[in-house]
Parts: sequence; C-alpha cells; structure tokens
Amino acid sequence: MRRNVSERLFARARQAIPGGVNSPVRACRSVGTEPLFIQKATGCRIFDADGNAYIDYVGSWGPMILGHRPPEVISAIEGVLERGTSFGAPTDLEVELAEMVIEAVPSVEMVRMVNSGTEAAMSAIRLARAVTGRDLVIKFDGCYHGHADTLLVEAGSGVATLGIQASPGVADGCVQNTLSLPYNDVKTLTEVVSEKGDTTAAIIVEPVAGNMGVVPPRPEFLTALRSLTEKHGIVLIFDEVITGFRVDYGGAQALYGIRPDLTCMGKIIGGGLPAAAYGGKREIMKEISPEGPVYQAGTLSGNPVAMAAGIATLKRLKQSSFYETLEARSALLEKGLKQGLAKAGIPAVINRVGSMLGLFFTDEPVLNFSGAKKSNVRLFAGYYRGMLEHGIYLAPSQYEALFVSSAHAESDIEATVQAAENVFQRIGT
Ligand code: KE4
Repeated sequence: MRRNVSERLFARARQAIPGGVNSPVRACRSVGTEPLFIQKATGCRIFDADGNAYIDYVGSWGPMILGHRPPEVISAIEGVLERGTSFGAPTDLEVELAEMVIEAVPSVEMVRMVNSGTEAAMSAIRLARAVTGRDLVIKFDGCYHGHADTLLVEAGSGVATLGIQASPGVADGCVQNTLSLPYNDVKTLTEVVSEKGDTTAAIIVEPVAGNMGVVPPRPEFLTALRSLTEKHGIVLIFDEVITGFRVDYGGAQALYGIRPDLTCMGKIIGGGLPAAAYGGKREIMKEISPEGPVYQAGTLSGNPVAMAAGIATLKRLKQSSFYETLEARSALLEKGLKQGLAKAGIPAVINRVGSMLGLFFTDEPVLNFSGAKKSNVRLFAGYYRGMLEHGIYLAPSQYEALFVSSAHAESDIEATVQAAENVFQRIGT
C-alpha cells in the first residue's frame, strides 16, 4: 500500500507540530505505524493522501455516527454559511439544539454549550464543587474525561495508550483532591464513599467506559453510584461524551434508566464540528454565570455552524428505527469477529454496547482497567496493522472503541469480517 504522500506530510508535520499530530493517540505509536494523512471521507469510507480507501471504524473518535458527509448535515452547514460563521452572540440555532438535547436526555433540564468534552467535564466538576462547597472528586481507573488537570489521574484513552499515569505539568495541588477507583467495583466504591462521601463534591463516570477499550457497566455499579451519591449529597456526573446519542438517543442514562445530576456531552452533538455541552438539573445549572456565580465562558461556544451540524445530526438520529438498524449491523460485526477469532483459535474478548465495540486479546473477562491492561497489546498492534493492509481503518490503540455508523452497509460489515478472518489466521500462527 503506497504511503509516500502521508510519509512526506508526516515528516513535515513533525517539524511544525509536536509528534506531528494535534492529538497524541493519532500518532499511532502504540501500534508501530505512522499516521495516515487523510484526504477526504464519505459514507463509511476514508481516503488517505495516497488515494488508498478504507472502511472507517474510528468515525473521528465517535462523532460520525451517520458516516462522513451525510447529505443533510452538509446542506445544513452550507445553509448557515449564507448567514456567517461566528458572531459571538446568541443565535436561534443554539436555542434549538439546547431544546433538542433537553428533550432527548432524561436528566437534562438546562444545558450550556462548550467546544470540547474536556471543557464540558472541567466545567461540570467546577460547578459540582461550587454547589456542594466540597473539593474531593472521584473518578475511575481507565476512564478519560479530557485533559483538564484535575482529571488527568489514572486516565484512559491516549493517557493509557502512552502509559502516562498523570502528566508532567499537573501540579500536585490539582490532583490531591482527585481519587481514582476501580471501575465496576461496588465494594470499593461503597467503602470509600462511606468514609469520604461527606467531603466529596462529585463522582464522574463514563456510564459505558470507552477509553479503556469498551467496558460496559455492571447494572449494580450504576445503581450503587446513584444511591450512594444521593445519600451523601454528591453530584453524580455522567460523562456521555462518547455514549451520548451513541448508545441511545437519550444516551446511556436512557439505556440503563439512571438519572445523573449532570451530564457531559460532545462528539455526536456537534455532528463532526467542534461542539460539546454540559447540562442537568435546573437547580444546579442556574448557578452558572451569568445567572449564577460559577464562571465558565467560551469564544466559540454555541458556534452557529456547529449548532446547525448538531441539529441536522440529531434530527436524523431521532428518526424511528435508526438505533435498531445500527444495533443489527453492530451485532453482525460482533458475531463475525467472534467467529473469525474462534476459527483462528485466538483467545479474545469482545465487549459491545450498541455501536461501540472493544476487542481485547485476553482469555479473561474485561470488567475494568486492570482487566483491559492484561490484553496482549502486541497482538492488538498486529491486528491493527493487518486490518489496515486489508483496507480497514481502526482506532490505533487497544484502549479505544470501534464505532459502527449508519453508513456501514451489511456488505461493508461482511468485508470487514472477511478481512478480520484473514488477519486472525495470520497473527494467530
Ligand atoms: P475532547 O476534549 O477530546 O473533545 O473530549 C474529551 C473526552 C471526554 N470524555 C470522554 C468520555 C472522551 O472519550 C473524551 C475524548 N475521547 C478521546 C478518544 N476516546 C478523543 C480522541 C483524542 O484524544 O484524540
């Protein structure tokens, strides 16, 4: 597969941009390759600078649930461009998207738009500390909530991929009030909260973990989180930056029937443009400036072009049978991958919730970060490279998710399964 244009671009990029990328996990370091530079994408396919085509399961790390360049989103963006691109003032579009989010997400009564999931999580933590007057924040090993100082503790995603426990530059003072516990571990959670609950401002959790690979919640884990936080007056924050509008139109909270106090959203809500949000109970959200004293701001928050893309995306997701079709395609992929692994005699675990799927080369169930870290990342790297050679574009990390979009036709899934079968036969020897 020719890659000399990507190679030349990467050589230039490394001179101008740290690591040659604008986000670490894109550097593909954990899978032993160099990043492909992308020329364009449409539907479920992505095309690199050398003209090679791939079936894309990264989907820009989650936003592209409709696939690339969905016509209704592109025309909505083109329509707004007639009005302008950014005004730094309210528009009808941000009100419309806010109202759609409030209607869709069970626990959200008010919402504030921001520009990234990091901003959403950082702001939700600040708000929780303000309304409780407490400092301690509890998160979970392997969960990633963006790169705000407070939350770069035992994080997942690129932090896990790069083996970074926290990060240089994060002052001790920023993380001394952050405690990270094992995911899905109700016993430890209960013990810690019974001891520290009355000084805890917030517990933030990915209701389906997508940054240690995919790890579904134990049902009792989410119910324990809700009951313990209610008992101790702790703000429960669901970080639904990945799961929001991904696993259900109402997110994981709709799927599992748990109502958090605050919800972080991102990725899909911007339809592929930079937009994110945090929202929740009116009694909490009204404490945000300028209605309340908790300061949070953003030059491009509620950007009209991003809002238009988000509105068009959510309108499509709201259509009946959207998630049923996505579930069927995702189940077909899971089934095919499992058959290919079995045929090759490779021990592996596949965790899936809706259209987010994680594959771990391990023979033990993966229920938390320590379980995920037992998987054979060297074998994952071989799987990644093999699939790329077969024209399948996966996330270049064991600690990320594979995303199916509505643009993946059955024939694309079948082609992926066939490619995987060939790769498993080769790496299994
Ligand atoms: P952003 O700041 O990257 O928009 O969102 C941070 C974030 C917050 N919460 C969750 C659950 C997330 O998954 C993320 C970001 N996800 C990663 C990949 N899993 C983004 C990819 C990257 O870092 O390049």
